[in-house]
Amino acid sequence: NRHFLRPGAAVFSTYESPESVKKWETLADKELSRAKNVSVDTLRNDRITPEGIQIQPVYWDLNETDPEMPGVFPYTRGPYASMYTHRPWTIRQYAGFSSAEESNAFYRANLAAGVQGLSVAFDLPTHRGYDSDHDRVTGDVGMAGVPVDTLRDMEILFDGIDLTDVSVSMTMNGAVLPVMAFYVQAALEQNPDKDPAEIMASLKGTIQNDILKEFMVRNTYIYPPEPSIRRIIADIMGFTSVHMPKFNSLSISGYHIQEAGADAALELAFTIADGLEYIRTAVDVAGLDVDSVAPRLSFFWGIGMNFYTEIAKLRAGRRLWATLVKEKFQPKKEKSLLLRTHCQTSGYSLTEAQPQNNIIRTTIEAMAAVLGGTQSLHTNSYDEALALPTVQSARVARNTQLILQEETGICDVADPLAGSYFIESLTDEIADKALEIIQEVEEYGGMTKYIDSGTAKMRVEESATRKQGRIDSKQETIVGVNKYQLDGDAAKEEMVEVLQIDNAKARKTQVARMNEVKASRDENLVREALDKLTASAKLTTTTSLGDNPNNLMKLAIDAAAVRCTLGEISEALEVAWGRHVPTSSVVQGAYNASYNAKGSSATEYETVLQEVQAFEDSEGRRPRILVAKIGQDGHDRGAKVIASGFSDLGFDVDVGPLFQTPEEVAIQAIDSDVHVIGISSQAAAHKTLLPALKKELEEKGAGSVLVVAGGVIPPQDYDFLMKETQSCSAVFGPGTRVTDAALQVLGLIPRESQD
Ligand code: DCA
Repeated sequence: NRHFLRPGAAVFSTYESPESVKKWETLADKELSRAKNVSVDTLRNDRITPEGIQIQPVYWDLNETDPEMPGVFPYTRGPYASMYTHRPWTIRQYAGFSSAEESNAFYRANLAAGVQGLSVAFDLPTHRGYDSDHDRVTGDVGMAGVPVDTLRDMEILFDGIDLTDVSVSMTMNGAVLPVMAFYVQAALEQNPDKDPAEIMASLKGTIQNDILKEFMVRNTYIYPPEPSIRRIIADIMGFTSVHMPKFNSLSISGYHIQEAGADAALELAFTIADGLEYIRTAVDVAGLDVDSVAPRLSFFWGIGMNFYTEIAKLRAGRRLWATLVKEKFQPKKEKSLLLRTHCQTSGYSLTEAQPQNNIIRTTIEAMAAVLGGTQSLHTNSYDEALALPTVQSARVARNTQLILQEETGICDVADPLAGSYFIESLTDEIADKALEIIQEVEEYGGMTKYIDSGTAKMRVEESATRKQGRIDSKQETIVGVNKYQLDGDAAKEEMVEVLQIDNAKARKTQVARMNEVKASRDENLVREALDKLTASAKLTTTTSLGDNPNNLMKLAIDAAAVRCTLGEISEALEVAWGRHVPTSSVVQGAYNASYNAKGSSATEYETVLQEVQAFEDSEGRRPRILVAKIGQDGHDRGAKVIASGFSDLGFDVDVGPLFQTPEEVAIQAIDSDVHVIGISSQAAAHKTLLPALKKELEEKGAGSVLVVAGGVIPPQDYDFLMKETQSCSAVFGPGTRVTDAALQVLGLIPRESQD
C-alpha cells in the first residue's frame, strides 16, 4: 500500500505536500538554482530512461504525513536536498609520493583527468614532527607519503595549483600546526599582491586534526592528550573560524577505528562521541560559539565489505549527529547539525592474494559509500595490500569513481534506498546500538576520559581479534585467502608490479633541500618565532579566540614565514609539553572464543596448542615472542592481533613499545630472552629496518634469535629479506592465518634440547 511520487499518477492530483516535502522542494530549488537552468521541475521532467520511465530526483511514501526528506532534519537521507542529482560527490584520491615534485606531478595529472579535490598523504616523520635528518626516522622518509620539512616543500607540492581555487584535504594530526602553517603561508606567497586576509578567507579544504582517534588507534600523535586537544585543536578551531571560514577544521575519523578492527556500531559510536568532545572543547575550553565551529566539522568513515551495514551506518550517523548536537548544544544555525562526510574504501579488506580481486571489493565498497550519501570519496588501489599504489593502479581506482558517477545513473536519485524495509530497519538498529555506546561514553565523562581509561582501545582490539578468529576458522569467507586459494604457477601469474621507493635517495634529497633553506634564512628571526611558540605553549590561559596574539596557529604561520622547519616548530612545543609515551596491553581470550565459536572446526587450533605444549615439554619453557614495531609506523592492529592470538595459543608474548629503533628492539629481545622477534611492518620501511635489526642482534651476540616479519611487504621483497640480507626467516603477508603463522614459527625456533 505504498505510493511514490509519480507525476501523472492518479493519487498525485489530490496530493497535498506535507511540510517536510515542501521544505525539501524549497531547499532543492535553492541548491539547483546555483547551476544554470536547473530546477526541481527540470529534473522531474527531463530525465527519461530508454524505457520511457521518468526518473524523479527523490522518492517518498505518499501515505506518510511527515516523510523524511534529504536535506531536512534529521538528515538521515543526506545533508543536501538535491544530493548528487546536481553535484555528485567529490572524487578525492589520497596520495603522496616520496618527494614533493612527484606528488605535485601526480596531483596535476589527476586534476586534469577528472579528480575534483586533492588529498595529501604525508610521510611518517612529518606526522611525528621529525625533520628528515632526525636519527629516529632513517627508514621512514618518503615511504608512506610525501616528506615536508619546510615551507619550500609545501610550495613545490602545490606548484601550478591555485590554492585559492582547489579544495585541499591534508591528513595530519600530530604535526598539524606546522603543516597548516606551511599550507597557509604557501597560499599567501602564491599571491604576493593580494590582501592576505582575503587569501586566507578563500582557502577551502579540510585538515584531519582528529587527535582523539590517534590515541585510540592510529598512533601518529606527538604530545600528550591534554595540550593536543585543549591547546592545538582549540586554537586551530578558533583561528580558522575567524580567518578561514571555508576551511573544515576537523575531519572526525571513524576510518582508522574500523581499520583497527572495530565493527560498524563501534566505529560510529566512538567517532560521534569524539565529535561531541570536540564541540565541548570548543565551547567550554576555548569559549567559542557552537555555531562558529560546528558547521566546519566534517567526518570520515571507513567502508568495508558489509554492503548493507555500511549504507545504514552512513544514514544512521547523520541522524545521530543531528539529534545529539541539537539536544546537547542547541545551535541556532541549521548547518551546525549537518554531518558531511568523506569515505574511504577499506584497506583492511584488501588481500595480497589475487590482488585483482581488490578492484571488485573496492567497487562494491564505493557503491555502499555513495548509496549511503557520502560527500567525498577515496577508492583504494588494488595493490595497496602489497605496497604503495603505482600510477596504473591509482588510475583504476580513480576510474572506479568516474564510472560510478558517469555510467551508472547512480547519481540520479537522492537516497535511492530509502523506504526499503531492510535498509530502514538496519539504519534504526545500527543507530540504536551506537547510541547505547555513545551514552556509555558520555556517562563516563566524554571520550577523552574514556580513551584515557584504556577501555576504548581495548574494545577495538577485542573486536579486531574476534574478527581474525572468525576469518581463521573460516566463519567469514575471504575469496582467495581462506577459500578458493590459488597455488603454484597460478599464484605466480597473479603477482603484480609494485612501486619501489629508494628510501636512502629520498632522505638525501630531502636533507639537502632543508639545509639549503636553513642556509638562506635569518637565524635571529627563527629563534624569536620559536621562542614565542614555546612561551605560548606554556600559558595556562586559552589563546583560542581567532585574534589572540598568542594563538598557536597564528604563531606557527609566523614561524613558517621565517622558514622554521617542521621539526623545529614541533620541538618548540615539545619543550613545554613533552612527548606522549603510549602504554601497551594484550587482549586475552577473544581469539580463542571467536575461533572456537559454535560450529567451527577447532582441530587446527588444538594442533597448535599441542605443539606448543610439546615445545614446553622439551625446552623447559614456553615459546616466547617479542612482537615489535620499528620506526615511525604506528599501525598496530596486525601486531596486536598477532600478540593476542599467539598468547591464546600458549606463547609467552611481550609487546614492544611503538616507534622503536632497531637497536632498542634488539636490546629488549635480549633482555627478555625471547626465542623470536615478530616485526610488523605496514609502512614500507622493512628493507632498511629489518637488515638494521639483524645487524644489531649480531653485534650484540644474539644472532640466533629468530626474526620473522609480517604486514604490508611485497612478495618481490621476500628474497631480499630472507636470502640476500638474511634479515628474517619468514614473511607472513596479509591474510595469513594466525594458527598457520604460529605453527611455522614453532618449527623455525632453534631447539636448545637438540644442540
Ligand atoms: N547542492 C548544492 N551545493 C552542494 C551540493 C548540492 N547537492 N553538494 C555540495 N554542495 C556544495 C557544498 O555546500 C559546499 O559548499 P560550501 O563549502 O560553500 O558549503 C561545496 O559544494 C562542496 O561540497 P562538500 O559537500 O563540502 O564537498 P567537499 O568540498 O568535497 O568536502 C568534506 C567534503 C567531507 C566536507 C570535507 O571535509 C572533505 O573533503 N574531506 C576529505 C577528507 C580526506 O580527504 N581525508 C583523507 C583521508
